[in-house]
Amino acid sequence: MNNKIDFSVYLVTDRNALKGKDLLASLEEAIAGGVGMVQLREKDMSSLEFYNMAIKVKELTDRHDIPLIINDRIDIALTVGAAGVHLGQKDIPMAEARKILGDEKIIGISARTIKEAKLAEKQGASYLGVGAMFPTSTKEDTVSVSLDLLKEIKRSVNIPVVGIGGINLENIEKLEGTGIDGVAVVSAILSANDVKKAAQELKKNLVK
Ligand code: TZP
Ligand code: MG
Repeated sequence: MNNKIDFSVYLVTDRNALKGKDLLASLEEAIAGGVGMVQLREKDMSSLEFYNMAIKVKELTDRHDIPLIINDRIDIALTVGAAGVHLGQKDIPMAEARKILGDEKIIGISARTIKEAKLAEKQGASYLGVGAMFPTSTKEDTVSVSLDLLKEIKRSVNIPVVGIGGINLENIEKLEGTGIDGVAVVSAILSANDVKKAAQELKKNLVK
């Protein structure tokens, strides 16, 4: 595994965004286009389906030597040997997750305030996901985060920060000046007709 994690274009999965395409084939293409990290996030799978998919995605991310992050499920992350987990504010507390996973695993946390960001860092988070930066139909009930707040959150912590939510090729340049380490994206890549090209273009247009 790479020692240095590349957060620049971080692909979060959602089969519903695929428009009939195959998830594994799309992940192959996305990685060929420059995605440096994958989070398996499938909210409507049974535990068994999610586990089986995690095994397959892990084989793929290992082949490309990039980290696999599992959304929510510490048990499945440990079982498949994933690089880490991504947790929300309503999931198992960060400090408990760190106790279970140990110091080596990546633990990402969603944060929308400076308070949440600082606490997550203090409790051992590896990176923060901040959003929703722009309107998105991928996740319901998102609360929007302003560009100024994203910038302030990035300044308030020393761990990597990625923006998430509605980020696409049309709006990615608005993130300029926020200092973020990357963008976490679902539909801008997975719903694209040319997944590889979509990843390449996002990477090319990524600004700090
Ligand atoms: N968390 C905040 S917004 C979001 C998640 C998982 C969905 C991002 O999906 P998209 O398609 O990139 O807007
Ligand atoms: Mg969660």
